[in-house]
Amino acid sequence: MDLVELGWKPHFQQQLEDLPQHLTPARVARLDLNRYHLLSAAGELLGSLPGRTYAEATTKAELPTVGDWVLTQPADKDDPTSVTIEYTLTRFSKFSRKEAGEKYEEQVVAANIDSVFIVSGLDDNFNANRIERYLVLAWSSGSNPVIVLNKADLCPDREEKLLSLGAIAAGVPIHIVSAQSGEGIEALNAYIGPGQTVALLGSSGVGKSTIINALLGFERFETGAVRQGDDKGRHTTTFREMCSLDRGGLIIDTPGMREIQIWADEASLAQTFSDVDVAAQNCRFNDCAHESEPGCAVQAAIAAGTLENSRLLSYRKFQRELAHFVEKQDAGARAEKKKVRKKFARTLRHRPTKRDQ
Ligand SMILES: Nc1nc2c(ncn2[C@@H]2O[C@H](COP(=O)(O)OP(=O)(O)OP(=O)(O)O)[C@@H](O)[C@H]2O)c(=O)[nH]1
Ligand SMILES: [Mg+2]
Ligand SMILES: [Zn+2]
Repeated sequence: MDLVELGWKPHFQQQLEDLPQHLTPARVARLDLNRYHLLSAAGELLGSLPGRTYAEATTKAELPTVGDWVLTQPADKDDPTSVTIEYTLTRFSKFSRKEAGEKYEEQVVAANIDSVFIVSGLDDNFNANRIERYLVLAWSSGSNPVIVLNKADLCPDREEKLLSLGAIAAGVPIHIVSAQSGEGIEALNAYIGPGQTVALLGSSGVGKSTIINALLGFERFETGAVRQGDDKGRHTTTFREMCSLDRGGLIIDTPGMREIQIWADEASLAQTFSDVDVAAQNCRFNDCAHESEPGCAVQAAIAAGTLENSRLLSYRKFQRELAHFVEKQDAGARAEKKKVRKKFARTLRHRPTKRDQ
């Protein structure tokens, strides 16, 4: 495979100018303990990170993750597939969330992705608010969000479900598919051209791995039945993995997320709620809270029926969450700086827990 087929872009080529020329670019397909499974022009490689990289990193998010481009050099003269990772190239996009649990740390779920498929089931697990949350993260990722509503074969009321998405999904392409029957799957190929990278995200059991298998044409990833009663999945996929398609393009499968806590900023929030934001530009006061201020264009739009009140309520909810998050993040960043070296020493010795996935 050549580098362009693996997603190499001018963005990465430019970075090479200032770096040692003898190094070989490769892309992270999977992390396995502290070993990195890499795809390169010469085929699959197995990379390791030198201890100094862990020691020098100030946050875990700086370490290479699935989708990252790294520069490597041979680690073992008898084994050409064994390499050391010398540099991680700057990403052009990254899908992050707050790490699961109490800590306010960024987890980069996938790097250098062109599109994010936000996958949701059209069965009883369908939840418009959850899709809205994923969209906040997707907009801050720097990649293009695409909503994929799967299990169309189980859904007698797809129009109703589409309507319930309402303004949430404005401007975002929506695809109704059935990975089981194959309906609508072909259209997804439009996002997976040669060198294009797509990451699939969504709750457990929505059919992410099944969709990828349908796109690949064979059972590359394990899939698992959902629970009776609530259609929740059983966390069948346990690690993130990128694979390439024969006809070009790369797909990243991810484990279903239990929590989707935001790791975002004001700008991506404003983008997610561009309907509210656009209306707000016509408010009389710059600092209008869109409550009972005179000349509030947001309230006027709600009264006129051109803006849903629920959108304003969601926006406020996310803004509060973001404010709380920024406060915690600042405190967390201070604490993390101190702990980071100790923690990476531990990371090297321990298996990642399920929570880390
Ligand atoms: N009826 C129907 N079932 C589907 C469809 N797509 C997937 N499934 C089933 O849904 C279940 C879960 O699918 P997976 O692909 O394992 O779901 P996942 O999103 O990868 O789940 P995790 O790996 O746990 O995050 C499996 O039993 C699939 O066969 C579909 O379009 N229609
Ligand atoms: Mg899966
Ligand atoms: Zn206002």
